[in-house]
Amino acid sequence: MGKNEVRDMQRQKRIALINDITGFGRCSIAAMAPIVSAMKIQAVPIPTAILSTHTQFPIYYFDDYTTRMKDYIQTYKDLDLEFDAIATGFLGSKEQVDIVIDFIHRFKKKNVFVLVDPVMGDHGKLYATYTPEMCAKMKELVKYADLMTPNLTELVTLVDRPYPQKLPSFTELEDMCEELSAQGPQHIVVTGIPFNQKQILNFIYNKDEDYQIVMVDRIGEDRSGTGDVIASVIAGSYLNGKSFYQSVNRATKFASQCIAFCEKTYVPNHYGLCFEEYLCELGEDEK
Ligand code: PXL
Repeated sequence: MGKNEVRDMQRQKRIALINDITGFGRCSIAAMAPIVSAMKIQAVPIPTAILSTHTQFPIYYFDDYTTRMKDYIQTYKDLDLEFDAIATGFLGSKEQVDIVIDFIHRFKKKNVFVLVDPVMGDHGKLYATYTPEMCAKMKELVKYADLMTPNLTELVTLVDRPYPQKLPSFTELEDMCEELSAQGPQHIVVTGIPFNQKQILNFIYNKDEDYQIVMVDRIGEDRSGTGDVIASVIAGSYLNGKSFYQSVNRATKFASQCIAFCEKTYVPNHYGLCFEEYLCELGEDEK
């Protein structure tokens, strides 16, 4: 075997992270890159915006990167770089969605998966940037997803249903996931569904299979950045050959561990998850 073939076979897996870079607050790329790195995967950030802190802080500096994304990505096209996975998160404008779709067209080759975390809202409310136009655009991106990690607010929005007043039945969740899956993704996890005072439900849908459930204990209030931690562990585990169920299970357990540490040490909810404490253990699991 030639040197080039050996190099290609042994090359580490590589994931493109299309998301914002936020300095303080442990969200998006600043959380996802170290997490996938710990899982022995090369992280390649593609910034959509640069912020000093995330938007849950009373003040933040926000630099939209839309106009520079095309030139940034062009060098990857010119260099003929290859990726094994593409993960998308917070997207601030219609143009950004088009840029992401173009990126997928160019870089999604055989055996490359796309994880779309449709960061659109929470607790039945869409974020201020989520105009009806932006929602329609996000629906376009769904067609390119292999894996999706919506919360309940995002799921109902993507399948045009009202936010339910009470916990939907498993059959209702399955129906909505089936509808979403018909548009693209084979694997969906509806994350962070409040089940009762003590537990959080994660509903797993795999196309043409029975649904699965992963329950975790509720620890304190919601913490920003949890979705990004979960999405990155899922992407990393799945890229490392685990099943979708195993990936979701690892991700939710890891997030719970980090949240428990934050609670114990009185870390404010908007400071994100102290994932640094358990990164080495996450890496050990990948051996
Ligand atoms: O973790 C979600 C997220 C990502 N990026 C930015 C955010 C948030 C949540 O508030 O503000 C900039």
